[in-house]
Amino acid sequence: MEKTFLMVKPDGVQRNLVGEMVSRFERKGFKLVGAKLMQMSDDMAKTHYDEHQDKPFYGELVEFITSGPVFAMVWEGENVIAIARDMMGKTNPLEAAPGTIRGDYGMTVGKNIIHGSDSPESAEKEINLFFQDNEIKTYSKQDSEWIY
Ligand code: DAT
Ligand code: MG
Repeated sequence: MEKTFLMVKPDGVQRNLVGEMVSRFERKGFKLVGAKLMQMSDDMAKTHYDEHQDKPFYGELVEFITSGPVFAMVWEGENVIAIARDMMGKTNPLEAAPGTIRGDYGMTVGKNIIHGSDSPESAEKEINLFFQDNEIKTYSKQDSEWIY
């Protein structure tokens, strides 16, 4: 089973959307295997967003993601990386389809509520950046036979 890293950004935490975000992925049928509320350090934010270091918005991005607590999660399921990205919607909430998270809750690209890994490589990098091995739980759930 594939794993992905998802994170409710500071705007989502402030806007009381943590429960809604967890609920959407739970109801889809994904399994929550790790979660914590945390404050990202400047170093961690720079590492997390290193692919954007040459972009004009990099400074703002690091400042925003460290501006308050984030809710970091690891979710497991078949094709969870791509499906979670679809559920999030396009990066710019103004272009994100209704029914997606950013389409339903966002208004600007800088405050787009949620982060999600975009490939198996970024999922592995991001899970390892945010979570220790013993914070990722392996367990069976009684609903799996009704989902798969
Ligand atoms: P995504 O979060 O959909 O993976 P990304 O990796 O291209 O998008 O960019 C990371 C974050 O950077 C994004 O969620 C919001 C911010 N961002 C992206 N493009 C931006 C832009 N043109 N202006 C300001 N912020 C931007
Ligand atoms: Mg990205």
